[in-house]
Amino acid sequence: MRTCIISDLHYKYSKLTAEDKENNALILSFLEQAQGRYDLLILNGDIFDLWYDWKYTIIKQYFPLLVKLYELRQAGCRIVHITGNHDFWFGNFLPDYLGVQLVAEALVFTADEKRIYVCHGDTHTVNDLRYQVFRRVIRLPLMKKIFGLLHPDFALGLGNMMSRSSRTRKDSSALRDRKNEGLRSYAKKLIKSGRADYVVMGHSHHPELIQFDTGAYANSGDWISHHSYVEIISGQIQIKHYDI
Ligand SMILES: [Mn+2]
Repeated sequence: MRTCIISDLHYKYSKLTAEDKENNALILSFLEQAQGRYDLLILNGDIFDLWYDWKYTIIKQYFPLLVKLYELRQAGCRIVHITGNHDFWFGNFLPDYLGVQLVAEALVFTADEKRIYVCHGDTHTVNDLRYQVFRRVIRLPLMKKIFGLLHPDFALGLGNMMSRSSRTRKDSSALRDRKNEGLRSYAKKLIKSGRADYVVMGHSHHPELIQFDTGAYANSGDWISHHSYVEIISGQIQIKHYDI
């Protein structure tokens, strides 16, 4: 079994800088060369910088990315999307039009005798109460409904402003370490208790692979500065970096 796990692409749809354009192009190039390489592609959250499925409308700026996912799917690769903290308001577009399976919390599966646990990771950070409250509120069905009533041009402008401000807010390195520590200790708990051999998360934007006696924790990093991903091929796990 050949599995690829990527996360935190943060594919932009509005006011792209030169760097955003480069990142988007690299993502498309990666997905193109991924054809035929994998049996399973896991999109582990924060793939889209924001997602919303209106009843009749999708975000056209995502079209190149959606085409690449469609082509990969047509080539026979199973694709699963796990909810991130930027992309969680899904409707029927991904499953019905692209054949992408949606998973809300975590995907747990066995391949080549390895028990693999994959989730985005935003619920496993520590000392992040403000975000956990925000997460609860923003996911209320009423919030989704209200957002859907806004005109897409307005709603997406608002979404872009919020996403950019959350990104430019600099976490202190101490806070960042504490967040990473939360993900690591959650992974360690799953591995030590025998519930998983491999735990893969994203969210931290910090690619790493930590080996334990009976398994490993991998973080797939991001596609803003690292262009990193996780491969699990025939039961072997590794982190890779993509360059054209
Ligand atoms: Mn995230």
